Amino acid sequence: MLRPVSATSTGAMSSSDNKPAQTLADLGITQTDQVVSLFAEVRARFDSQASRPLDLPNWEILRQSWIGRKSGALTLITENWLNPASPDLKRSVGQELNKLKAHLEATLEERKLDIESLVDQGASIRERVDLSLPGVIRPIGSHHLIRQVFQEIEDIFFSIGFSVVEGPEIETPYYNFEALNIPEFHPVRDDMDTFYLELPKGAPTPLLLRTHTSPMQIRTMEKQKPPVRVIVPGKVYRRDNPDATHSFAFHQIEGLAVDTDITFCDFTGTIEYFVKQFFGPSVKTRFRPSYFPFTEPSVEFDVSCPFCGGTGTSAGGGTCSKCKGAAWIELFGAGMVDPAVYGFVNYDAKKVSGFAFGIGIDRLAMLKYGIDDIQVFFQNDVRFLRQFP
Ligand code: FA5
Repeated sequence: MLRPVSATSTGAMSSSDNKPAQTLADLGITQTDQVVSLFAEVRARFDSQASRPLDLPNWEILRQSWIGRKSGALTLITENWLNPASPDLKRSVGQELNKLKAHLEATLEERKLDIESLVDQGASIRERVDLSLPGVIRPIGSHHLIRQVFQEIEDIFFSIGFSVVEGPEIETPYYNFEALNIPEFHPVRDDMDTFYLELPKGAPTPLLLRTHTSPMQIRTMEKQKPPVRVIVPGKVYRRDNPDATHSFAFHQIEGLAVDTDITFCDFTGTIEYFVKQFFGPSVKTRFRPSYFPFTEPSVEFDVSCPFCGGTGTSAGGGTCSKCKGAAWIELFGAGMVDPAVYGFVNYDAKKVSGFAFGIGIDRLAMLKYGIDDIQVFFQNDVRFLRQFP
């Protein structure tokens, strides 16, 4: 019967180091299965040593002791077990030795990676608690120029008793058009061609992205009895092709004042007050007749060009590039609320009167800050945004 062999108990390997001192013949190993179990013992011995907690210097000692070229266990196994093995055993010793070698190399490499990653983690933990390191600087953002202009305009209107209301960007045709006295097939709808939402069949009403902030005139008057004095900042949408002064999404501020005794003079006085506060006292203003279905009379409001001082000529003597020599720049549409509109909100047109205006904020900001392309507001280029901290 074969005796079971143990790399240490048989003395095949010393218990203090991994040196296989004797030959297989000395160990009484004469059969292949004894060779296999001897190598299994050696492998188990290595595994137990490699599974202990190791730092890099100890890993290096382990590596030298097993695969070190001069006196590692593999070299000594080759010299003491393989080379002198009988021809019957040589083949199996060679095979087992190769398997052992592959296992040792792979395990040692794996352990080294483990140790290195632990070292990296340890370093990052130390970094996290290193109070001497400078703090992380998180740059503070600022309001977009459009938001800043909204704020400026809101402050001016607050100061004369207006309050702010906001409304939905998705509207029904009723609020966006019909209640503003723009029935279906009215030609004005062509100017406001817009985006409709795709809705399931049978939806009670079409929905669209509002084309102006004017629907909030109706929603406000439905909720509130006169006196009304509100402004409505917000985003609006039209199917306009983008160019230097057009965008498919842009911003407006609607204004609405309704009471029992509001006159055209209140209207012009309010608008002029706003414009002088916004552009400065030297700017001149003028009204031109215009047309909106929901105001009567309707006007376009112009300011004298703030770039050429209302002369139409640039500093060099040429034509002012901003007003194209006209000396005036169109600012926004406005007018006295058309009595037909009161009919949609149960106001008595005989008792109330009021005015409304709709200011394009993007173009106003362009004018005030000398910006020549509306698209920069939407491109979010920080080099532009940083100019308006
Ligand atoms: C209106 O939108 C009316 N609701 C304004 C109004 C309100 C009139 C209350 C009377 C009473 P209009 O279509 O002209 O009007 O647009 C108003 C402003 O929006 C324009 O003066 C312009 O500054 C701006 N605007 C219009 N289309 C664009 C566009 N595609 N891109 C950027 N700004 C635009």
